[in-house]
Amino acid sequence: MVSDSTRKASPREASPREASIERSTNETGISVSVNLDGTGQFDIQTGVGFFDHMLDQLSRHSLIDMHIRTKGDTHIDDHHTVEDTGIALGKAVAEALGERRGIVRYASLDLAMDETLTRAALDVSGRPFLVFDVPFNAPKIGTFDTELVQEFFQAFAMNAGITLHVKTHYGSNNHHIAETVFKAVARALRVAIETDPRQKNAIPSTKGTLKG
Ligand SMILES: [Mn+2]
Repeated sequence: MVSDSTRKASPREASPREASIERSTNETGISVSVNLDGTGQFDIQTGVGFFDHMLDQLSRHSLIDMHIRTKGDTHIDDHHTVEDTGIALGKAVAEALGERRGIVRYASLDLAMDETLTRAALDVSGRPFLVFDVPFNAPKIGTFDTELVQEFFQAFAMNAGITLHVKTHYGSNNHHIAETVFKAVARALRVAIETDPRQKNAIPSTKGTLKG
């Protein structure tokens, strides 16, 4: 039987894995809040409809609660809005992860959606890296530039301190391709940032640190 005092001393209860980031430049103003131990509740408005739809998927399938507000210079294009939201979301996730104690750390999976299959493999290592092999076959999804999907994950991986590999094996519909990328990353992230009950308070590295 676990006593009350033992439960209260657990690191999870002592420091919830949450963070809020405010980021402001001449191009964008952003506020992001995350709770890594959430239930996938999202409230996301970036001014870019397709991007909101993708970020909703990222939250829902990672179970990371996300509140995001971005006001960007979308009169130019969506580039700064997407990239800077990736930076702010990555920083929030990194801050919420703290020392990365007790996390599973590694995860990968193949995610299917109709005719499309995409793999995401990641290491929540503190070392940022992105390998992105996703062949879109059109420059746009509606008004959204498909190349911005990579821009988002580049910014996110660099600032979250995550090594991220994404590969679309096959697929023809560009909305499906983008959606499998976000959902595959979300599902892998969900596993990798989960607390491993066999190493609750340990940093999962023989180096003893997961800070970049
Ligand atoms: Mn969709």
